[in-house]
Amino acid sequence: ERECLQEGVYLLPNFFDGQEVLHIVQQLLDQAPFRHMKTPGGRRMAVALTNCGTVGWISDTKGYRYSPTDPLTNTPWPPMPAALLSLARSAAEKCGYEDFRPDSCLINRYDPGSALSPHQDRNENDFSQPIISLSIGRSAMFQLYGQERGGKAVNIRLNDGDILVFGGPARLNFHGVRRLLPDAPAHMSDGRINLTLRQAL
Ligand code: MD3
Ligand code: FE
Repeated sequence: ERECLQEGVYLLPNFFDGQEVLHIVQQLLDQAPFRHMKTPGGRRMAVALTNCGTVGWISDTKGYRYSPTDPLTNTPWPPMPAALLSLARSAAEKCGYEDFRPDSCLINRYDPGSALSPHQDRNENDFSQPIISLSIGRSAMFQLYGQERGGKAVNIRLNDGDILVFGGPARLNFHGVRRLLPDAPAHMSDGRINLTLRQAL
């Protein structure tokens, strides 16, 4: 039901219906499709992304930041769907975060072979707010390190329908995602989508 992995880090296994949230995501993609952004170093990111909410996380050769508009269209990101907001709020509440108000949802798509190398999330204004992560489709190993780069990781398998809640002292920990595992849920057998809901502003 709720597994505490570290102080402030919780796994809620099979908390939501992956197919339902996949449908919600698909409705956003006409307005804001997945795309591969550039890293500040000029390389194409392996993970494709889009956003919804008041602001969205973007990357280009000028750096990482939150933007109120989609750089593809120069128009606002699609609004956060009410069903996503209430799912994230109920997950946060289950883990003791009583008034989570995410204004941003980063949607990452992992194709076979793509991974996310270890990094910290530090583009948000208030690190006391948790981050809620929803996994859809194929499984992947999530790796959680400490406050410093390197060292040994805790490996967490993230399956379709799982929610991870990150807060407290782990909020600035390094973390990454390994290549997809060879499972294949019927509604999404070819990749993995991760939604990360944050209070960025
Ligand atoms: C642990 N995404 O987009 S979300 C990211 O599966 C990112 O797409 C991963 O890391 C994914 O930045 C994992 C879970 C997550 C988000 C923020 C964290 C884990 C975190 C901040 C601190 C520690
Ligand atoms: Fe991250």
